[in-house]
Amino acid sequence: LLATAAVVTLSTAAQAQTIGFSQIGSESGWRAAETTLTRQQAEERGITLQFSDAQQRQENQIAAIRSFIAQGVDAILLAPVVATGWDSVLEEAKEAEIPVVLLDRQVDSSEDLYLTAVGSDLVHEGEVAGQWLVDTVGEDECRVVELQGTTGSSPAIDRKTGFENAIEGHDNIEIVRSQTGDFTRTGGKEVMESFLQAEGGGENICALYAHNDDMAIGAIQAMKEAGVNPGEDVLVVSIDAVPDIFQAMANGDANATVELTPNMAGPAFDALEAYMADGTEPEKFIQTESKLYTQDDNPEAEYEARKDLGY
Ligand code: GYE
Repeated sequence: LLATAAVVTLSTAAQAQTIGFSQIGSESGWRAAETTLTRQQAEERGITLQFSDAQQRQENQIAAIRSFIAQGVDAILLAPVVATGWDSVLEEAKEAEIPVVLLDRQVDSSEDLYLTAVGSDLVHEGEVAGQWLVDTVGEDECRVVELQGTTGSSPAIDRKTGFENAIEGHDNIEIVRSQTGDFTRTGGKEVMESFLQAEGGGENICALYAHNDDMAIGAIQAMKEAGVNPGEDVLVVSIDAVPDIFQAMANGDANATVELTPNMAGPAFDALEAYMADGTEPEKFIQTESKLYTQDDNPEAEYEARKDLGY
């Protein structure tokens, strides 16, 4: 009897899985890399991936999840565009006994509505960026402009909080303007143009904090077009560590970034495989690292190491 049970378990575990992935869109280089790596990971593991691009809209994500449930997929990966509004659809997945793993962003729903979440400590990332600025400017007065991520998304909320935590008590550092650039290059460029106009040029701005590298890269472009020298006149710190920001750091246009791995799918599939094999419950949060890189960390080499990863 025991032997039979073992055989049954093994054959279930070895069965090819179909997993639905509701991706946010392709707003940033980081996100494109996450998509590429998810497809690669699925292929390596013999998983059939049903991919759905929501084009930044939560309603599209909800529709995709409902369609995954109707198809009877084995599991669902969800990168949630915003933090709120997921309860009903997550309950539907739970009722259908389809485990959901969250990727890179968090939801405000109760923890028992998903199996686990893979991601970074988003508040900590903001703190690392803010601490870099605190250490860099010392006692100098520093007026900061902030480019926020997508409104209502957990990284925009948490990265703002983290940065504010780090500069708290340093009265020489002040966020003077803060607006969303929606995590895109064009958004970053447009909003930076309006910041420069409102501030009467770059002289009154000491630093730019962008919630992702793509917005920083757009803002660097805006500064150059306005005759401002990014990386010197205006310090630039952002988050993600995409190849292009290393190139900008190598050129002296950007100063620091906090790394976010685009390989969220690897740990997600590991957790799902263990769960589907024998019911192993993963931790509720599988945390990835947040490492700071500056111009002193050989940005040319970091660019070379990443440029072929599909960013
Ligand atoms: O930093 C940004 C992307 O959700 C944490 O989303 C992720 C963020 C990432 O668009 O580039």
